[in-house]
Amino acid sequence: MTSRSEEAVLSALREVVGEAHVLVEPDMVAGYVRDWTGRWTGHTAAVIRPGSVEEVQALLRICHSARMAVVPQGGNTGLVGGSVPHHGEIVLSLRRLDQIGPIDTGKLSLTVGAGVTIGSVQEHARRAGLRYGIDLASRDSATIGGTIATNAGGTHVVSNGDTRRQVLGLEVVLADGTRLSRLDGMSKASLGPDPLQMMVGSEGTLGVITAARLRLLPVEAGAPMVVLVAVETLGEGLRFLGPEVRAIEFFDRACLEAVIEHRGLPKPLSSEAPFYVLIESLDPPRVPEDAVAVVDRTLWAYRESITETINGLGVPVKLDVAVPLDRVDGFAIAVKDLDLGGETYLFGHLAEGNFHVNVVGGHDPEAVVDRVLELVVGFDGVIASEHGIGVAKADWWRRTTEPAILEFQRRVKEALDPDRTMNPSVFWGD
Ligand code: FAD
Ligand code: 2HG
Ligand code: ZN
Repeated sequence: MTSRSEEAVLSALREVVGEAHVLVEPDMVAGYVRDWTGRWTGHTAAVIRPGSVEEVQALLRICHSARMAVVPQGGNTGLVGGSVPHHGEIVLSLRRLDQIGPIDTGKLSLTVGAGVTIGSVQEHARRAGLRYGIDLASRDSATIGGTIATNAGGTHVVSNGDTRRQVLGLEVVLADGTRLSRLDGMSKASLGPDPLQMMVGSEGTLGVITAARLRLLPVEAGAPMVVLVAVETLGEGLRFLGPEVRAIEFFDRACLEAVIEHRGLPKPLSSEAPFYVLIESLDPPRVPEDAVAVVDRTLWAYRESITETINGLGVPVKLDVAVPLDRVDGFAIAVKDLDLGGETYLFGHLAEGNFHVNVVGGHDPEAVVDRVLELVVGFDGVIASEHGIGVAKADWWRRTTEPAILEFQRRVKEALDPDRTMNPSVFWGD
């Protein structure tokens, strides 16, 4: 696009949202074009901040007719490079869609704008004696729109399921400005194939999520117990899993040492072990009496500060993967044996066989990605467990997805976004 026609598009976009919500100055857009880890920095003609679904519709119509690509963005905490403009796309920041509707106690649900943070939804639900099923350390920045677009998991998937399980309905705007909406909040409906469910996990490539109807859960009686146990193997940790467990997380010794050194946290246990398992449970978990364990609600700080601590050590290459539960120990040994060049940190969501493999100071990112994902495929695992595909795994996604499924995905993309103006770098690598 020539700079003249680009200027004409920008002035049409300004007409929709007002001058104040079109950011173009480099220092104003800097935080929107760089991802949370610092691994990807793109560029953009403008960051546009719509304040209503009608504005989103009008903006997309303009971009669509000008064939100008857009990247929807929420809290920009995504870890696969999907939220930043890699090829000069317009950034559509949805954070101003921050309306929170009343809690519907009859349907145990509420409707919120896509820009509302997870932390705000949790707080809102708590005040009504309810809770939201998703929790993650990025809760104060990650948005409802972003977590739906990535089908985020987090720390309580074992008891509450992933984001898909919390979504009762959505409002979405397609590339050409068409609005689809189903926000009635009925938890049981059999109305044919649900086009809105397809938006869950679509990472901004099929449309813009503008609002969501979310399931809320009752609060259980009594405060849960939080226990940290030192273990020799992850298999040992899996034995603590039971119906009373609300969360079961692990991290390796490298993570614990980094957190102690860089966060100034005290040593939580007297002895050292290869792995530590953190359990949140309503009843005392099935931990043997002779285990090295400690019980304290503040233990979550060790697990939740790992990502920030690692970011402070250098720009990490992150692989979010999962392997079958009977292979977690084999995978942990094999990944540590890989020649990745730098320091490897392992942590994750144990009940799902999820590993966050973080490598700092290693070989070039592509080599690290290739080596780890080859291993995951060899372990019959999944290359993307909860952060999505983004640009980080686009090649691997195309290479490892079954051809008939890939072809179906291509047809869906072509039907909904034939001009490929919706987040074109994600999945398809355009
Ligand atoms: P963004 O980063 O802004 O965007 C992510 C993707 O969604 C992009 O492809 C973007 O185009 C798309 N998108 C965003 N908003 C919309 C919208 N309204 N409509 C359509 N597409 C949209 N993830 C987990 O799954 N589990 C964890 O436990 C977890 N912990 C984390 C801890 C930390 C400290 C950090 C930094 C990240 C963590 N994440 C975790 C990753 C991240 O928080 C999630 O991927 C989250 O879902 C991203 O939300 P966001 O609003 O920041 O989205
Ligand atoms: C977590 O579980 C997040 O803490 C982030 O998914 C993982 O930093 C990571 O690699
Ligand atoms: Zn995670």
